[in-house]
Amino acid sequence: LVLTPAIAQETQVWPPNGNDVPAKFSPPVDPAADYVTREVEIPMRDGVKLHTVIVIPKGATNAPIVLTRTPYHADARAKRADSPTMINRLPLADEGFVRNGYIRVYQDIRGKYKSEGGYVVTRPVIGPLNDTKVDHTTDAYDTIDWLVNKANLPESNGKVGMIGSSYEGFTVVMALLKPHPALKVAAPQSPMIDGWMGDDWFHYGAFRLANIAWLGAQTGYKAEGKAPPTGGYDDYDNFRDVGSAGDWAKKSGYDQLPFWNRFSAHPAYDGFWSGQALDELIKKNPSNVPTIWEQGLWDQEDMWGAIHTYEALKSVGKTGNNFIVMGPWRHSQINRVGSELGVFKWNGDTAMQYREDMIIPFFNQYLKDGPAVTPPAATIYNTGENHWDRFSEWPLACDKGCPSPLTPLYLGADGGLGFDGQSAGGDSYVSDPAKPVPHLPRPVNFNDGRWGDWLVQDQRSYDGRPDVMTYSTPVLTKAVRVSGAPIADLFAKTTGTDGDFVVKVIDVYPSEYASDPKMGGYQLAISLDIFRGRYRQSFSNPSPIPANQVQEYKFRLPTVNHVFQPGHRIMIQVQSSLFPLYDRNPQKYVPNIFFAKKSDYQKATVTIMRGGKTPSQVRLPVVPLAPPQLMR
Ligand code: PG9
Repeated sequence: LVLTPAIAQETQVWPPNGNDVPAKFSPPVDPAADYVTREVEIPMRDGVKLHTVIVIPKGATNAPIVLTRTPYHADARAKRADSPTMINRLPLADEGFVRNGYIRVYQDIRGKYKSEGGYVVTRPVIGPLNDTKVDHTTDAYDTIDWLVNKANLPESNGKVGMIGSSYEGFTVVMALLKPHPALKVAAPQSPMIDGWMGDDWFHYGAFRLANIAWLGAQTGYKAEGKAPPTGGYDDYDNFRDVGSAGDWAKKSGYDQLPFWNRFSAHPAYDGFWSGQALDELIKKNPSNVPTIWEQGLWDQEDMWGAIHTYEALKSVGKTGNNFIVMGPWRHSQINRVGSELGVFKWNGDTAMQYREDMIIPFFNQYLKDGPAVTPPAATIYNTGENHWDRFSEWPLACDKGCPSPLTPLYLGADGGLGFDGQSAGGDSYVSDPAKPVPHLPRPVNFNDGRWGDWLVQDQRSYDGRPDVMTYSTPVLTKAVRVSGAPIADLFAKTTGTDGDFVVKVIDVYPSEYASDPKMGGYQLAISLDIFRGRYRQSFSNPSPIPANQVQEYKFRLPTVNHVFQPGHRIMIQVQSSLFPLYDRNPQKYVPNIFFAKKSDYQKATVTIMRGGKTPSQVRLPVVPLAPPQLMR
């Protein structure tokens, strides 16, 4: 066949516009789909339009709305699969909402993906840190106002609940500062509340290198971003060899990123951080919206927010509408399958239990006039007995105002540990920034799949290192229950003028464990944290540590609800680095550790004091095995 121009035209050998990519391609919607979607651009009070995806059960009338506001791409968040059924289309965590006839809404926050406006990382509330007229409180308000307008969404019943984890949890909490009257219920999950004290960016002033790539990917691009290249596979080498966090940032072009420049100028807990601390803001301005706070007991990203905000609200009398759930989860596992974490297997899918047994009835009550449910004040997984515990009050032990006081557990000679006073002395080790203690066995690659469960890995990898001090009780003959937040109270001296202190509370399994032999001797950290020594007297005004003088380092550790079983031991480990998760302390006082020079990093001999007038201890929230606040 000879292709004459006429034949070529007829048989279409060339695309009519010279392009095989059409201007718009929309696969047809399956006419049998059980839902409809609407993509709308909702105007905010300053005229900026926010891209919003609304997924509505087909034929819905009088349906409640569940809203999530996200920096992580609303179109993608609202689509698990291309499916004609709403239950398959939406994420796993939405299945209960779909079964219960909810309208599901995801929105890009301002400046991200398809939303207009400027993106400011965890945009502070309007005030000294935000001189515009908009924040996430107003954006949530305006969005809800639009959604409950029958002219916009006739299928709704005018009632809205908000839910979301991490950054999305932060947006839920912001909405609570001046809630729209139609916001009837809220579930902030692992919300980012205080980025300096213990969520995401720092823990008590120690900077989390693990998040530095997020900053580049998230603020370097409006839409899908990518992390800067790191070089070799082992992030332990990558970060150690480059020097400080500032050196890494410089190498990665971060001087072009406004948030990095603002952020690295505020290494201490000054107004930049305290002015954003949502637990304090919420406490000053508590809402009446019934709220279930959630966080994982091993949440490797946002371990501070939910429990502190729950406690802050409780301290101002908010009890009847303020509840806490803490499960045996890593960060955001709540929205996935929760039957295991690392080598630990739980009693069923605990994340599904939270969604189906706690969230859905709670949301139904306020959004669908469902049967009244009154959750316990606190629902916290018992990680030693492997089941949920429900409490009429939480915490059960603390320094003041709780049913029980904290019980000191003293560091002793020869690696001993006991509830009785110990003889005076000290244990010394050399902390060398050239050989920091890794947070995971090397090689450590932040993307190697171990980030999610690193907090439950076996601490035996570090026990025995000359720069890790280990203290242990004898084998327990009786069970010990701890329900609350332990407090580390160390007395230590160092030859340096700055330094970090890491304290871990560990459950040591019996060395022989026939029901699961590989668990024999396992060292499970039930609570651990890091504290930057320069902040021992003030978080906002750091000061050099006087070399060779004993100083006190006191800090709260993450909340636990655990039973150490007979046959187990309680162990405390103390060390001065946790790398590359946290940046290295140069151990020489410099004004801003972000910009420490290579020559600033020095070895230091650290001595942990025991007994006498400087009895280093961890005060544990020890309570009776069957406390009266435990609801059966
Ligand atoms: N934990 C993440 C984050 C929140 C806010 C700031 C930086 C990181 C998150 O998972 O969203």
